[in-house]
Amino acid sequence: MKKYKEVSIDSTTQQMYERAREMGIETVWERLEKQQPQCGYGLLGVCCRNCMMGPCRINPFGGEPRRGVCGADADTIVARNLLRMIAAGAAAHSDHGRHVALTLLIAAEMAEKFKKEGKPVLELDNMASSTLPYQVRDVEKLKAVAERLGIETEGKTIRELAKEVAEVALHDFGKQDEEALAFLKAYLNPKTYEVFEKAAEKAGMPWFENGILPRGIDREIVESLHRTHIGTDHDPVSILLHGLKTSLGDAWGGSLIATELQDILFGTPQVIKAEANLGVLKEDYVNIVVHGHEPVLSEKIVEAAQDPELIELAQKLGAKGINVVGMCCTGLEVLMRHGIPIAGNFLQQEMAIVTGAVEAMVVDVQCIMPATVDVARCFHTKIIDTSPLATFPGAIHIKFDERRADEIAKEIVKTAVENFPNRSKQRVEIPKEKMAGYVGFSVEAILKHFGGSLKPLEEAIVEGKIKGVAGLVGCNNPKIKQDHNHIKIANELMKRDVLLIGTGCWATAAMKYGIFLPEYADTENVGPGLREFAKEWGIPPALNMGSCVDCTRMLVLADLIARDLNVPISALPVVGSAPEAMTEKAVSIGTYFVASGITTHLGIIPPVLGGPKVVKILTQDLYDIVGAAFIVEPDPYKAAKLMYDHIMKKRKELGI
Ligand code: CUV
Ligand code: SF4
Repeated sequence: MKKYKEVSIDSTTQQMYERAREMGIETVWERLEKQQPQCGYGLLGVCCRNCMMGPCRINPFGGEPRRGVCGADADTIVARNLLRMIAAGAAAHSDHGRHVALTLLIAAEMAEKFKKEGKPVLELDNMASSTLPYQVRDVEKLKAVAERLGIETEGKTIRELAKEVAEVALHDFGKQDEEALAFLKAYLNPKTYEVFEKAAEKAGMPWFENGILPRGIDREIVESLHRTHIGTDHDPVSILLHGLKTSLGDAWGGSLIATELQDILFGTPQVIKAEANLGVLKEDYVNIVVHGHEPVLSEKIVEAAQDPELIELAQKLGAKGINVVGMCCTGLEVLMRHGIPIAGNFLQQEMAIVTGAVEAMVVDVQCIMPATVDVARCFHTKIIDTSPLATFPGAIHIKFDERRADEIAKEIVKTAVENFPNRSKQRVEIPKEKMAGYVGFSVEAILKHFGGSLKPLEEAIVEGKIKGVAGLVGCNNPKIKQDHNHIKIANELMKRDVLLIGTGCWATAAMKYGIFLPEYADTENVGPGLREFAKEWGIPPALNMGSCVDCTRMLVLADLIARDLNVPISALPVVGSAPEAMTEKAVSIGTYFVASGITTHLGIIPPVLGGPKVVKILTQDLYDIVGAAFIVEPDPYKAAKLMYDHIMKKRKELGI
C-alpha cells in the first residue's frame, strides 16, 4: 500500500486517503496497485481486438509475431487504436454539445407552444419566462453567435434566434455534404483554415477532399470506426490524418457548440471570486456534490437548492441549509458562472465521500468512477445517476428530462435533504483546507478586462514582458502523484514569464494552490515580466477558462491573436500541455490542439511507443503538415524547458 504522501501533494487528499485506509475502504490507488504489472502490449499500443481472428499482439522487441492474423503490422495497429481513442473522446465532448443544442431547441419550441396556448407573449418571445425550464440568459451572446454564423438577426425575436442557432448547430452534427462545419467556418481565421485545407496534400494524400476540414461531427466519428474495422485503412498516415480531422470536429464543432450554447443558456462567465478543495464541504449543512460534465443538470440543481421549501425542510431535519459544491468539469461550469465552490478534481471524487459528510453525489456523464457507489456504501451517501446514458449499478436512478427539469431537480435535492438524518455525526471528518481564487475568464471577460481588445496582451508579448502563452489542460492520473506535475509545470513556466491559461482538472489543481490569486504574482514562482503584467492589469498569473469543453475558449483566444497578427495559429508563441492526462477526451484535446497549430506536451506516455512510424509522425512529421506536433516528456522540469524552448523558437520566427 502507498504512503499517504505518495498519492498526492494535496493535504486534503492525503488526509482522506489515510482515513480510507484506516476504515479499510479501497480507493483508486489500491486498485491501480492490484493492476500491476500492467500489460506491456497494452502500454505500447500493439494489441488489437478489432476482429475475432484476434486478439493479436506484435512482439515489441522485433521478433515474431511481426503481424496480426490479417497482416496488420505494429504501426497499423497502434495508429488504429489511437484513432479509436480520439473518436471516443470526440464523441464524449460532441454528444455533450449535441445535448446542449437540443436543450436550446427544446426551450425555444416550448416557448412557441406556450405562446400558442395563450401564455404571456413578450416573456416567451424573449425566452425569459419562468414557465420555461431553460431560458436565454445571455442575449448579447446569442446575437453575437448568430451574427458569426451569418444568421440575419434584424427583426427576429430571441426565441426565433435561439431556435435558428440550435438548428445550425444540430445540422453540423449530421450534415452529409463535403463542406466544412458551419461553426468552424464561422470561428476560424482564414490562415489556419488554409492549413487544414492543405494538410492532407502536404502529407502525400491528396484524395482527402478538403484536407482535414471536418464535414460532419458525427460523420468523422463514424468514419473513424469504419476506417479501423478489419481490412479497411492500414496506412498510419491516413489513419492519423483522419484522427486530426475527427479531433477538429470536436474542437471547432462539438466542444465549441457546447461552450457557446451553454453561455447562451446559462450566461457567459465573468470574473468572480470563489473557493476550492474539500474544505468547502460544510459540517452542519446538507452537502450535495454535483459531479460529471453537463451544466444542463448542475445549473438546475444549484437553482433547486435555493428553493425556500427545500431549505426549510433541511432546517426542520437539523441542518443549517443546503450546500451545493462541484466536482470535475460540471463543478467548473457552475464555478465559472456562479462562483459555486469546487470540492476537487478527478482523484478527489472518492475522497469527498470519505469525509462522511456528503448526503448525495449527483452525477451525469464522464469521469465518474463506478467505485463511488462502493465507497458510498460505507457511509450514508447516496449516488444519484441522472443521465439516461450513464447508469451506475447500486446507485439511485433519477433520470433527467429537460422538459421537466425543475421538478426533477427538486426531487433530487429533496432526496439529498431527506438523507441528512442518516448521517452519522461521529463519522464525519472534513479536511479544513480550501483556497480562494478568481475564476470566470471567458474570452469575453478577458476582452472586457483589457478594455475591449487583446492589444495589451499582444504588446506585452511583443515587448517580451510575457514570453508567450501556455494552455494547460486535463485530468489527474493515479500513475502520477495528484497535482504534482500540474503545479510543477505551471510554476516552471510562470518563472520563465509565460502567461498561463487553463481548464479542467488542471484549473482546479491550480486554484487549490492559490495560483488564481493576484498575490501569487508576488511569489518566487512567477518571473519579473509576468509579475509586472499581472500587477498592471490586476489579474492572477494564470487564468481559469473553465471546463474541458471550454478548451475551445483557448482556441478562440488564440484565433483572435492570430487574426490580429495575420498569421496562422501555428506561428504564435503558444504551447499546450496535459501534464496528467487520463481520458480519451484528453487525447482528442491534445490532437486538436496540435491540428490547430499548437504544439502540445503530454506528461503521460500515450499507448503509441510500439509503432515507431506513428511516433515519428506525431512528434516530427506533423510540424510540416500542420505546423505543430506532440512533445512527450514525463519529467515536469524537462517538459517545461521543452515547452519554453518551443515558445522562444516561435518568437524568433516571428522576429520578436
Ligand atoms: Ni472534463 S476529462 S478527469 S473531469 S479534466 Fe478532469 Fe475534466 Fe480530465 Fe475528466
Ligand atoms: Fe488481429 Fe487483424 Fe483482427 Fe486486429 S484486425 S485482431 S490484427 S486479425
